[in-house]
Amino acid sequence: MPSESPAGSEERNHYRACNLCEAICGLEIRLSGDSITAIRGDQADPFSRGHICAKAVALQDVHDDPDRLRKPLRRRGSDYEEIGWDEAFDEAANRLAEIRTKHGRGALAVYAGNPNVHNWGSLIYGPLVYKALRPKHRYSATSVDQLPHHLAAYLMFGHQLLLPIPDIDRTDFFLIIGANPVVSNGSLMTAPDFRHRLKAIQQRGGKVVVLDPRRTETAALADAHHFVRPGSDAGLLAAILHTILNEELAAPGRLAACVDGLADLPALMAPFSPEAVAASVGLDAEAIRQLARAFCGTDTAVIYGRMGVSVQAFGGLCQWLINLINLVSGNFDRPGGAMFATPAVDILNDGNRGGFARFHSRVRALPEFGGELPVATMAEDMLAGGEERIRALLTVAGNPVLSTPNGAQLDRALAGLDYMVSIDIYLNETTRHADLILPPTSALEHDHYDLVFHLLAVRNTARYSAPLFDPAAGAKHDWQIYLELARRLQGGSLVTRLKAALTRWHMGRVGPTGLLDGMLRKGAHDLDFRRLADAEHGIDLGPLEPCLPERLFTPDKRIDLAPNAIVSDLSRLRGAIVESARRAPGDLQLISRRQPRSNNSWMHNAPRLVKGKERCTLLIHPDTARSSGLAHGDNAIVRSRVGRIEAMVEVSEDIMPGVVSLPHGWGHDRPGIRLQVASAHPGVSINDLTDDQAVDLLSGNAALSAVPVTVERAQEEPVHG
Ligand SMILES: Nc1nc2c(c(=O)[nH]1)N[C@H]1C(S)=C(S)[C@@H](COP(=O)(O)OP(=O)(O)OC[C@H]3O[C@@H](n4cnc5c(=O)[nH]c(N)nc54)[C@H](O)[C@@H]3O)O[C@H]1N2
Ligand SMILES: Nc1nc2c(c(=O)[nH]1)N[C@H]1C(S)=C(S)[C@@H](COP(=O)(O)OP(=O)(O)OC[C@H]3O[C@@H](n4cnc5c(=O)[nH]c(N)nc54)[C@H](O)[C@@H]3O)O[C@H]1N2
Ligand code: SF4
Ligand SMILES: [Mo]
Repeated sequence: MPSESPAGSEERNHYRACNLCEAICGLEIRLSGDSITAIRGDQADPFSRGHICAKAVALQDVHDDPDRLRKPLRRRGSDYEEIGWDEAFDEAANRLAEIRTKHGRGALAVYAGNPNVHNWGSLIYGPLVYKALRPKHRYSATSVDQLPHHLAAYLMFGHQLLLPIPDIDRTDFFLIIGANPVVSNGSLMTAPDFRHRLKAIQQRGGKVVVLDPRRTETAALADAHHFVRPGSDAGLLAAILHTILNEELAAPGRLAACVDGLADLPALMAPFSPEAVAASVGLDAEAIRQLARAFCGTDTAVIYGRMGVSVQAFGGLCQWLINLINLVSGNFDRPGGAMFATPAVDILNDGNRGGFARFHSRVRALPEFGGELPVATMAEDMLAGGEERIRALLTVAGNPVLSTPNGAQLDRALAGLDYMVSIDIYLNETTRHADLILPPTSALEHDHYDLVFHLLAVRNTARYSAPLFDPAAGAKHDWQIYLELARRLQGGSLVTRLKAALTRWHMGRVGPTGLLDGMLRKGAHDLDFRRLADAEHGIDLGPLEPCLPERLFTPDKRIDLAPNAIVSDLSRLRGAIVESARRAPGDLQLISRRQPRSNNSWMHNAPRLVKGKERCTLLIHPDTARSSGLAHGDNAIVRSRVGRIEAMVEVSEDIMPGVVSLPHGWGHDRPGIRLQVASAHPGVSINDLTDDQAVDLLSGNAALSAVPVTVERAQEEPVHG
C-alpha cells in the first residue's frame, strides 16, 4: 500500500523482473515520488525468493545515466548531432535501401546482441525489420555463446530451442563443466538464487562436482573440483560416456523406446578410453572412471556444461556428449535429470526450429545455423573484396568490437563500411562507427515478459512486469523503432507489402502487451493477461515435468543419438587429442572469466559497479608466474596470433598451471566513445587476443577459450592498478 513519507512525497513499491541476466530475479523497487530510493529482492517472488545480485541496483544507474542516449544521433565528421526521429528513420531506411538497390542483399548485414533476448519488444518486433531488410549476412551473439547447444538440440530433438535444463532442485548429483553459475547466476538454466539451490543439493545429501581450469566461485562451494585443460572437454566427456557404455552402466530406461543410434555409440566412443584422453585432459584415467561411476551410481544425476564447453574448438561435440551422458544414464526427461520447461508462453511452436548448413559464409565457407552466419566471419566478410562484400551494417543491442574474437580487426572493418546504423542506448566501442544511432527507452520505461527465460528455467513460473516510468517525452521503445524501420524498408510485390502492412498495423496498434494475452491463452497453463498482470510477484506453475516423446519436434518423434553431421566431427577430435601430446610444457592457454559486478561489456558506466580495485587482471598460477618471470602486481604483456594487450598480474593458486585468465567486456579506452565512467576504468579487451580464425568447425561457434598466448613482464609501470 502506498504510504506518506515525512517529506510528503508518496512512497510506493514497484515489483518487476530484473532484465539484466538470465536469472530474471524479482525486484522490489522502492520509490519516493518519481525517485528510486532502494532496489531490493522481492521476497514474495515464488522463484527468486528475494535473491538479487549487485548488478540489480545498476538498473537505476543506467536509467539515470547522463551518457545514456535519449535522442537519435547523427554523425557529423568526428562528432554527433541530435536529430528528430522521423528524419532519422527516413535517413536510415533510405541509405540502407540505396545500398541494397545498388549492390544487392549481399552488401547488407545485421548483428543482434545479447540484450535483445532480455527485451520482448526486440524479440517480437525485430524480425519485422529483418524480413523487410532481407540482409544476406545475419549475425548475433549466439555464435560467441550458445550456438552448440542449439545445434545439438536441433539435430537430436528437432528444434533449436528445445534445450534440456538441469533439474537442480531435485537432483542428487550435479556435475558442472565449464560454467560458473555462482557468478553468472546461471545460463540456459534460469535459476535465481543459484547459491542456495546448490546448498540445498548438499543439504539433502547430494553432491556437486565442478570441472574447470579455474577453481571458480562455484567450485569453491562444490564437494569436489578438478582442473581440466582448456579445450580438452570433448575428449573427457567422450571418455565418461565410454566408461558408462563399457562398464554397462547405461540405463536409458523408458526413453530407449524412442531413440535411434544407441547401438552405434560403443563403436563411436571406442577411441576415447579414459587412458586415451587422460594426458590431454590433465586428469588420470582412474579419476575419469570414478566420475562416470559416481554419476551413474546416484539415483538422479545431471551433467550441465555452459560457456567453457561451448566457446571452444569442440563446442558442438561437447553439447552433444552432455546430452548423451544424461540420456544414456537414464537422467533425461526425468525429475533430477535434464528436463524441459513448460512455459506459459510457448515460443517453440511459432519459432524458427533451426536449419543448418543451407548456405555458407562468403570467405571461409563456414555453415549458417538458423539463418545466421558465425560472427567470427563478420570482419573478413567486410574486409575481403569481391561480390557480396558487406558494405552496410545494422547493429541492435550489440557491442561486437568488445564481444567477438579479434575485435581490433572488426574495429577496422567497421571504420571502412559505407553505412552503419545502431539501435543502442550508448555511444560505445561499436556504435562509435555508426552514422546514425537510434536509442530506445530504458528497461524501466517499458513493460516486460520473459519469452525466452521461462523456457530455460529450472521451474515453471510466469511473471509480467509493468512499466515503472512513463517513457521520456518523445522517446521510442525498441519495438516502435523496429516498426518504423520495417515500414520504410519493406519491399517485394504489392501483395507482400500489403500483408506486411497489415501485420505492422495490428502489431503497432496492440504493442507487445496486447499480444501477450493471446500468447498466454494458447499456452499450456491456461493463463490470461489479467490474471498474470494481477499477480505482481509472479505465478508459480510447478516443477518441470516429463514431456517426451510428445514434446519432440522431430518428424518421427524420435531422438537421433548419432546425427551424421556431429558424428563425422569425431575424427577431428581424435586428431586434436594426438596433437595435444605435442604441447610444450611452457605453452600457455588463455581463458575468460565473468565477474559479479560486470554484465558483458555494457555496464561499466555504472559508478557502483566499477569502483574499487582494478578488476581487469591477468590471473596466473604461482608456478607459471615464476617461470614467466612475473610477480603479483607486475604489468604483463600478453600476446596471441592476432594481438597484444597489457594487464596487471594477479597471482593465484585458483587457476590451473599453464592457463591464464582475463575477464571479458573491458577495453573502454577507444577514442570517441561517450562513457565517462567506463573510460575512467577502461581495462583491456580480451577479444583483442582471441582469434577470429579459431572456431568450432562443426558449429561455427567462436573458440574464445584455450587461446595460445605468451606472457612477459612489461618494462614500464602498470597502466591500470
Ligand atoms: N572472450 C569472450 N568474449 C565473449 C564472452 C566471453 O565469455 N569471453 N561472452 C560472450 C557472450 S556469452 C555474449 S552473450 C556476448 C555479448 O555480446 P554483445 O551482445 O555483442 O555485447 P554486450 O556487451 O552484451 O552489448 C550489449 C549492447 O546492447 C546495448 N543495450 C543494452 N540494453 C539495450 C536495450 O534495451 N536496447 C538496445 N537496443 N540496446 C541495449 C548496450 O549499450 C551494448 O551496446 O559476448 C561474448 N563475448
Ligand atoms: N556477473 C555476470 N553474470 C553474467 C554475465 C556477465 O557478464 N556477468 N553474462 C551473462 C551471459 S551473456 C552468459 S552467456 C552467462 C554465462 O554463464 P557461465 O557459462 O556460467 O559463465 P562463465 O563465467 O563464462 O563460465 C564459463 C566457465 O568455463 C570455464 N572454462 C573456460 N574454458 C574452459 C574449458 O575449455 N573447459 C572447461 N571445462 N571450462 C572452461 C571458465 O573458467 C568459467 O568458469 O552469464 C550471464 N551472467
Ligand atoms: S542475478 Fe541477474 S537477474 Fe538477478 S538481480 Fe542479478 S543481474 Fe538481475
Ligand atoms: Mo551470453
